[in-house]
Amino acid sequence: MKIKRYLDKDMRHVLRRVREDQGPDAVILSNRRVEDGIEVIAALDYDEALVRHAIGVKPESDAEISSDALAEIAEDDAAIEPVAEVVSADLTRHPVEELSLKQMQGELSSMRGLLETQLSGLIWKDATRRFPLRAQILRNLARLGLAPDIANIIVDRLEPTGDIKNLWSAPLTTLAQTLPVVENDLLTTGGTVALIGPTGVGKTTTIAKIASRFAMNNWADDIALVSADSYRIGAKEHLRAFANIIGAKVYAASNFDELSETLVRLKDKKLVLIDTEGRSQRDRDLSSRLAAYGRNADRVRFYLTLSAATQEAALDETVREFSRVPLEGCIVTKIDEAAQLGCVMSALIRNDLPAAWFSDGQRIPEDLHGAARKKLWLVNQAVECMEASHPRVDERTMAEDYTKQSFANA
Ligand SMILES: Nc1nc2c(ncn2[C@@H]2O[C@H](COP(=O)(O)OP(=O)(O)O)[C@@H](O)[C@H]2O)c(=O)[nH]1
Ligand SMILES: [Mg+2]
Repeated sequence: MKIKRYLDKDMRHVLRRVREDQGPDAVILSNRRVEDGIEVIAALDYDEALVRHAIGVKPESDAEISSDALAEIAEDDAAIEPVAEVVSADLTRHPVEELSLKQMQGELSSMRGLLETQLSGLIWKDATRRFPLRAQILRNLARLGLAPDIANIIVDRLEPTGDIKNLWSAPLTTLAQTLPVVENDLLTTGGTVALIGPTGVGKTTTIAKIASRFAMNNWADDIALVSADSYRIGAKEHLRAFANIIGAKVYAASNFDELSETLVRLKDKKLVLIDTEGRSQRDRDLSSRLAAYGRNADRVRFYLTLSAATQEAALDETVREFSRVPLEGCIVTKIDEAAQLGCVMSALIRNDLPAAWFSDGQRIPEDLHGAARKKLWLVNQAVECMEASHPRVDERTMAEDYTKQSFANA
């Protein structure tokens, strides 16, 4: 018997690695939560006869437990317990050097884990047979890059299966309706706005776009740009270069006191755009203080800038980081660069963070669009991205990631 230890962030990832390394015959001997995630001890050449005996399945061949047998176990969840008990008991009768008593006890839960993983495949297969439309829509949404929780929300909001004639238009319309957006009157009435968010997502570029749009119907002197970016060399120059084009002035502020003084000086400007540096800790602190400072008429409105080309986990992390700042909404940039738009849509829906603007290129000011009227456009862009990149979503991913919540109440 070959025993090996695996460590990964969650059960699904560990099991995937076990399978890749040892193949489908591997047996999990123990699992436990450790500081870095889940630790699994897996063994090859495990005594399968014992398992068969315990669950009353006759050995058909020397292959592993059949899908049917697993289905039987699935129907009788309690059967899992006796299996584990018998295996455990047997191992104590035949002491195996490599296993401690603790590890043996771990089997109870590890066998359940293994069976559950395999069962998810069976459940998905069964679901695709019983609810083929729902399953296909879920596959389509997964191909857009929508996360499992959000894809399931969309499917749940659709009319009951059977009525769905089109596997795309109904879910896409629902997705567009679900996408949170916020109207903004910045271009007509002005205000004081700060863009916050990670470095390189397009804050300075978006400020240049908003400023040059506003300059089309207002005097350049009505606009002030404030650089609160004291960290990056040339950040202010970058902003100044844009400002020169439209004839607006740039003011620099390297800390909260300077910034609040500058804002007082600029209180007669129609539009004040504050550019921040993208160092999250500093910007969060600065923004929180600024938010507390500006509760009155000339309060600062904060927009989080997110790049659509960022992975979903990183987007969620950024939203969490800035959650202390009272956000008016967000600006989604680099829509033209994203391989899948489902990620950013999932992050917006999950965090209930409304989009105010969409940016799909570097051109100033053409590539900036008010989000409120562009929901369907974004969804169409998501479909175009998908068609261009042909993402593959295999059935194992569907089974392991998208199944759990999906068919329980179908
Ligand atoms: N393709 C694309 N590039 C963008 C977009 N918005 C900004 N950029 C580019 O991204 C880079 C970083 O932008 P910048 O405004 O300096 O980001 P900041 O660090 O957040 O201020 C620049 O090269 C921009 O031209 C967009 O919507 N699409
Ligand atoms: Mg910048």
